[in-house]
Amino acid sequence: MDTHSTADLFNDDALQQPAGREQIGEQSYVFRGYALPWLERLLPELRAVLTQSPFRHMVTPGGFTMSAALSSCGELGWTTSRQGYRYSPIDPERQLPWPKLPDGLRELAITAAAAAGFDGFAPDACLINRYVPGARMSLHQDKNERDFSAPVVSVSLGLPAVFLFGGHQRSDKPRKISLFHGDVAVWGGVDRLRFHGVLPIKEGVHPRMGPQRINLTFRAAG
Ligand SMILES: O=C(O)CCC(=O)C(=O)O
Repeated sequence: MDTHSTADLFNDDALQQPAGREQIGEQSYVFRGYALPWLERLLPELRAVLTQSPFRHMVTPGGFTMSAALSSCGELGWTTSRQGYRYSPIDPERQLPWPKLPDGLRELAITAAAAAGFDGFAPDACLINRYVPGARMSLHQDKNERDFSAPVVSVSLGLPAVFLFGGHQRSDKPRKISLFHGDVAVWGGVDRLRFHGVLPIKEGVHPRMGPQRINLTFRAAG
């Protein structure tokens, strides 16, 4: 991850979307620039997590290597392999527990969930996806968690993305929502199982994060 000074941070981010809340579903919102004030705390925490558990490309049960590289922190990490998708307390690459969920990341997720109407969110899993230009995430539902009453909180950093927010059937036409550095999306309640995904990331270099997009998704999985 590229590091810039604090002054750069505020200059870069002055180019951002205006702050505000956009409703994207009955119980789903995008909070523009919500994570920006947290970045000085969040980025060092993220860097420490990734030093312990670096990004890796996992394979789907169908044998495809995911274009997004991933890591995790928290009590549980989402994994995929030829054997299936599952949450595991152990990082399969290191055969050690995933790094702890840092306090700043946890607080950001809890605060954003509450702002979307989901008080009492207790995330135990933070999946960290890294997309380089061309990487994508195909439409899917988040269904490996035990309790669907908790929302998904998703923090976007770096290059912009087009987020696909679909319906409850894979065939439902998804809405396209641009997500920028610092935006936080929250979906839950009646929207919790909506299909979602990310179109291939366009070429570019983000002034703070370099030629990549990093997405953090917080879930109550266990
Ligand atoms: O990268 C994103 O914005 C979405 C990530 C995602 O769909 C997921 O982790 O389930």
